[in-house]
Amino acid sequence: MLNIILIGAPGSGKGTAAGLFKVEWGMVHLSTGDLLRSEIKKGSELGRFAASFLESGRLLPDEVMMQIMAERIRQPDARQCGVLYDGFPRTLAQAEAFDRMLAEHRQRVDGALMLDVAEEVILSRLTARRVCQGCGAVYNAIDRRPRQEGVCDQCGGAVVQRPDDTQETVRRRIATYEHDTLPVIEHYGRQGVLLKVNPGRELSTVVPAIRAWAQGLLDRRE
Ligand code: G5P
Ligand code: MG
Repeated sequence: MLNIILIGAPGSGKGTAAGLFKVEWGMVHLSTGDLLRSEIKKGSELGRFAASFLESGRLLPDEVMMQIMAERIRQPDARQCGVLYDGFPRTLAQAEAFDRMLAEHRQRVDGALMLDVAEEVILSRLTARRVCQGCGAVYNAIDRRPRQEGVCDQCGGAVVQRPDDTQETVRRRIATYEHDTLPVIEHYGRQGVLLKVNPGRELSTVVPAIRAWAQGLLDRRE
């Protein structure tokens, strides 16, 4: 059972990379952003609490996130396969608490993959991004459109723009990332589990390097 973390600025391609590698590596994709958006859609208590944080691009409190994750990793799917964590942990406090939580289950963070993408690429991507409200599949209004406008190729759900993909909120999310999440990267660097890649505009350019790194992790697990 492997635990791999995907780290990167908003729009760096974490969800896109997870979509590709979860199949290849037989892992569960756990995106905290998707999880919160689905609670908002359901109108649950957590969803009502989370809505204003997501809309404004601020992070939810660490204690709330840790409670959500403690429950989530007890689910059977997360216990059977490896997990690709997308968007978690994103503060140093979350990373340290997560290390302790995994240690209780005799596990650890095996790898942390950082997608280092330039801000200009991020800004142009996020205003063009479209996502499926049903399964979370990621599209792009310019060069990755669903076959039928507004309908997900994978599940037939509605493909829409995320409310936090406006210029102003994206800038806030980038600032939050630089302030709160860069220390998480240093944390995993110190643990010796970090792979930092620069995909430029295309993730495909770094896929071979990521595959080789992940193969090393999988081999060590055998
Ligand atoms: P999220 O949902 O985690 P962000 O801001 O971290 O949100 P985001 O926006 O989901 O990250 P991403 O997943 O890194 O970005 O990027 P993506 O969706 O895969 O790709 C972006 C666009 O670029 C898409 O249109 C895609 O098609 C295109 N693209 C990607 N790669 C390529 C490529 O190689 N080539 C081309 N041509 N296009 C590409 O978090 C949202 C909120 O939830 C809360 C916070 O409020 C947060 O703001 N939250 C938390 N709060 C506290 N603690 C946590 N741990 C939290 N997690 C979430
Ligand atoms: Mg995402």
